[in-house]
This record gives sequence, structure tokens and C-alpha cells, in this order.
Amino acid sequence: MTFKTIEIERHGRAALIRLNRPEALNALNSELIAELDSALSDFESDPEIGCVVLTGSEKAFAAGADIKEMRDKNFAEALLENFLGRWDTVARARKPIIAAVSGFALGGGCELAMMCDFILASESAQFGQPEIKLGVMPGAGGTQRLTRAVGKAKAMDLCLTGRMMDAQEAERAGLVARVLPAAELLPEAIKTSQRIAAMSAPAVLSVKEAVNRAFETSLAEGVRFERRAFHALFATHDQKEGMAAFIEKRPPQFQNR
Ligand code: CO8
Repeated sequence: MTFKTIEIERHGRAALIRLNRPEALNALNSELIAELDSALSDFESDPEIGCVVLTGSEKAFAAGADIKEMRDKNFAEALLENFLGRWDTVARARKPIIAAVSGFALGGGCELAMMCDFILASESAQFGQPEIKLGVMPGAGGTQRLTRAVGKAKAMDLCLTGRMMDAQEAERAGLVARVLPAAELLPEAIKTSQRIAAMSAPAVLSVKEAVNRAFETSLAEGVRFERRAFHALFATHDQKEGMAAFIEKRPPQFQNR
């Protein structure tokens, strides 16, 4: 399938989705969201793909929802067409998604990065929720995911002032997993994605589900959930293979990838 606003590549079992609207700093319009939804849904159901990288350009991961598309919308239109309702494909994906962020990740762009499972950032990355400066507020999870990632003080500071946070601050605050030199960002993101995609898929999906459970439930419930998921993995061939390979000092040959 050919897309107009995104590009896709395959790197073995890792897939790459590159947002590609350079004329608008990758602003997220309906067409881009629909194409992203379509590409991700394909990768979700493709057994040859184990992990996805989502990236933008060197200048911008995404500078937010498309302001030109939004400006004339009224409440009834937004409600009836479920405006931006298709955004959460990224958040609902079962396979891991890594955001590789260079340049601006603002508004909906920052929210999109936060829907991914973790963020690798280049030294040029800038994160922010500048919606307040447009007379609105974050609408795709910004007030919730940012607060969980960086805590109340910094989330309030960013959402109320609309200021940007650079990569170093974002890493210190816990929003970003690792900061890399610009030239290393994409190679490292793809390598990381391939590394995850080489693991046993039931273990990968279970880890993702269990870590996400930490944000939805109490500690005791989360720990119970984790133990059940851990027990369940003993029903897989890959558990036998992974442990045998360790004892026999050889690389594992996982079946369920
Ligand atoms: N929407 C539409 N067009 C944009 C956007 C955007 N968000 N951001 C940049 N562009 C366009 C500019 O209009 C410009 O187009 P043109 O050349 O035709 O004038 C082009 O991209 C280049 O932009 P600039 O000339 O402004 O580039 P600069 O390097 O001078 O500045 C900035 C870069 C600082 C990133 C600046 O472009 C900027 O402030 N952009 C807007 C950032 C913003 O406010 N983002 C939040 C948008 S609202 C939002 O995301 C709400 C999300 C709500 C929910 C989402 C739902 C799911």
C-alpha cells in the first residue's frame, strides 16, 4: 500500500513508520492519522513484524495536531465525527512501539510520542504541550500521560506555560528513556526494535501488558497480574528453549516470534 503522509520500511522483524509532511513540520491531520492507523494495524497483524519504530524528520517528530485543519471546527462537528478519535491506535497496539524523536514533539506530537512504549530522543528533541497558547488544552492524553511520566509539578509547568523542554530535561524528568546524538538516533532505535523483535513474542506482549497495568491498578493487583502472566509463560515452548539455551551456553531459538 502506498501512503502520502507517512513512509514505511522493514528492517527484518522491525518496522519503521516515518511521519512525512515536511511542509507542516509533520502536523497531524486527518489523512496522516488515518494512514498511521492503517499502517500500524497492518503491522499488528503481521507475524513477520515484532516491534515498530515511529519517527519523524530531523527537524520535527510532529509539531502538533494540524491547526489549519482544526481552526474552523465547531463543537457539533468535533463530537459527531469523533474528531481525533482514531488517534489511540498507537496506545492500543499490543506490539511494542518505540518513538524516535528529533526536533519538535509538541502538542499532539508530544502526546503521540507518549502513547508509544518508550521514547528515544536525539539531542535536538524539544517536548511541549503548547495548546494553552492557542486558547485550548491537550486533548490526546497530554495532561494524563505527561503527569504520570514527569509528575505534577513539571506537567503543570509545561501545560500551563506552554514552554518547551529539551532532551536533557526530558531525560532527567523521566519522559525519555535515552538521549542519543542525532546521527545515532534512528540506527539505535531500529537496533533496539530488532533486539525486542528477536525475543519470544508471548514474553514481549506480556511484559508490555504488565508494565502498562502499573498505571491502571493498585500495586497489589498489579503484582498479582504480573505473577499470573509469569506463570502463563511456563506454558510456552520458548520458556523451555530460553532456559535450556542459557544452561547449554548457546543462543535461544525462539519459536513464537
Ligand atoms: N499545524 C499546522 N501547521 C503547522 C503546525 C501545526 N501544528 N506547526 C507548524 N506548522 C506549519 C507552519 O504553519 C508553517 O507553514 P507555512 O510555511 O505554510 O507558514 C510550517 O509548518 C513551518 O512552521 P514555522 O514556520 O512556524 O517553523 P518555525 O521553525 O519557525 O517554528 C514551531 C516551529 C515552534 C514548532 C512552530 O511551527 C509552532 O509553534 N507550531 C505550532 C506548535 C503547536 O502549537 N502545536 C500544538 C497544536 S494543537 C494540538 O496539537 C492539539 C492536540 C489536541 C489533541 C490531539 C488529538 C488527538
